[in-house]
Amino acid sequence: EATTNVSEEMEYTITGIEPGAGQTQTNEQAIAEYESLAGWNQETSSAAAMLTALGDAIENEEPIIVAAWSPHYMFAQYDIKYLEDPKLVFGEEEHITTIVRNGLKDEMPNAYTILDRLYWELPVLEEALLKAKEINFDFETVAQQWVEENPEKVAEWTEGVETVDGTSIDLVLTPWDAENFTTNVAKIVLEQQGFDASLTPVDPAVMFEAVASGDSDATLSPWMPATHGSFYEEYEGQFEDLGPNVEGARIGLAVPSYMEIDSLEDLEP
Ligand code: PBE
Repeated sequence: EATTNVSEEMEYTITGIEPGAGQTQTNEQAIAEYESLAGWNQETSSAAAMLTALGDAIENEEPIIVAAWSPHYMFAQYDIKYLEDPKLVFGEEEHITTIVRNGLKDEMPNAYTILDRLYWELPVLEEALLKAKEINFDFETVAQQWVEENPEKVAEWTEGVETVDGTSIDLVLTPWDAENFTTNVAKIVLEQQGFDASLTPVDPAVMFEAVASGDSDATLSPWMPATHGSFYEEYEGQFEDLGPNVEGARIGLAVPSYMEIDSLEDLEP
């Protein structure tokens, strides 16, 4: 048993990420739903700032509780564990889905077919995210290398698809690593098929709004069912869901493994 109150040492504060992240809302929900988190705060900033704080805490063996998600290299770099979430505020397994604007199927059937086929196995994606970290998060380069090293995948995705002559296509994406990698791969594959593809980084709320309104053609960034479920429901019917591009994802609150707590219920109000 811990003799000092670790919750107090952490100043009853969860180290969060961007204010607009879906997870920022689920973290608030956890604070509202767990008695053990009554009176806690979430400090938002950015994923990069959260990772710096996590690294600093681990270096000093201090307690910290952070917004965590996988796939992400944080689980390869640091010895951390998700806290059990018996109320399932963070859900269980998440998938990352591809949504396209209504009408895309008829207007751009070639792009539609490719977008429908894009899919990454979790270990493949995790390896790419570690590579991206090694080269300072240059996702264009990592995506380019991945496309060059995986011609059979690209051939599978583009099989039977006719090339086009410079048709513009816009993809919106949220600012996190997995989404940056998959969307950059999508851009390269579409460009190889003759599209003029642009990427627009936005917050999750804007991502759904942009595809629903038709301002953007598609996105590979929605996390479902827990993380972006409320946005999804708000715009449901105004976009087409082509299904997962990644499965086996997860979100939650995590702590360094040296901390002697295992569940959100082990924290103290
Ligand atoms: N995240 C975790 C996104 C999706 C899941 C930070 C990568 C978000 O919270 O919106």
